[in-house]
Amino acid sequence: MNDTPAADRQAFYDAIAPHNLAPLWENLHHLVTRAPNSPALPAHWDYDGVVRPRLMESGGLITAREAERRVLILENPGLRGQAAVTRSLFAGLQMILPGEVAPAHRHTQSALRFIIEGHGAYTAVEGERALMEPGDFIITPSWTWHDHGNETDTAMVWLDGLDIPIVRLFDASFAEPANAESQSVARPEGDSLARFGANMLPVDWRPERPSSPVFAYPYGRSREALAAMARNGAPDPCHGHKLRYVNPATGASPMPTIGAFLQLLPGGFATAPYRATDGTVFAVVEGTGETIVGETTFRWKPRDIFVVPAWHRHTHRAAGDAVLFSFSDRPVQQALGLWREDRG
Ligand code: GTQ
Ligand code: FE2
Repeated sequence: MNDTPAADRQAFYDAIAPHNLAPLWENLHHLVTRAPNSPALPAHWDYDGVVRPRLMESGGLITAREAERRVLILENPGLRGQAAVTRSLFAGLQMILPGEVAPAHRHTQSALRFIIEGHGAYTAVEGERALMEPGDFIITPSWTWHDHGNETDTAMVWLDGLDIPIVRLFDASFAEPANAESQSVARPEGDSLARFGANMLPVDWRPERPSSPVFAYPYGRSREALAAMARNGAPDPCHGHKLRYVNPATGASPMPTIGAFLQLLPGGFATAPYRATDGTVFAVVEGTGETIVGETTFRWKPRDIFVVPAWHRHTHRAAGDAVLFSFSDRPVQQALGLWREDRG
């Protein structure tokens, strides 16, 4: 049978196709690869030079109300048209101008916000407003009501990270608009952080959902923790000084589908080569430096965004002290027993 003409095989494939049958043997090694082989590509978005001017331009084209959310998708060049920055995650930059409202809704997709610029516009989650400042990390867990509003006199921009491709994979998307454009304020600002963010929990509290009861993680606290770590110990060779955001009630990630991290790279420090199966989106908070991903070098500065696809070996080098925020699907992979890393 080894010398069956290729044409005979093709004739067989053509004959079985109408019966919804196909040969595995033509595809096996593309399906079950020896190692991850992501179609996603490394990519870098220059915020001040490219993205910010285009975002501002979009502000003249459409209102937040009409757009529902005025977001420029960070489209991975290897995944065009798929609204994906990695195969499992969506990223976008959202802008809300003075006086605008992005109306209340909820959906099964989980979202994180990482604040890029502006001061004091709000995101409301389940009736609690969080006033946003650069570097703050905010979550809107699956099926929680959320709306955004800007009562300040400057534009507010943040990075959105959502699990849209994961929810699409499972065909599990539900969404609905709220009756009112903005949620009425049910609890004062800072309430969830006071109750759940002081290394204590309300005495009889039981979790209602798998996500963190803290909605807003202010930058000042996280930055202070990194500064103390850097004063008091040596950096990890692959990560510098790196913390992960947690659900304080469980120690798990803030939301089940997205992990988030903040790391300090001391000035002059270069990380050892590292790769992991979670493709990761990075946002530069402080400092300048470069990241080498395979053959590609990204030179970054504050407010830039870049993505390192799954299993791409990379190193970071900071010129002066630098702080990077990042997010990935790591908790999903860990829950499924799939996550792997390779240090060095
Ligand atoms: O702010 O609620 O980037 O629902 C995509 C979907 C943002 C949001 C996005 C959303 C939102
Ligand atoms: Fe939303």
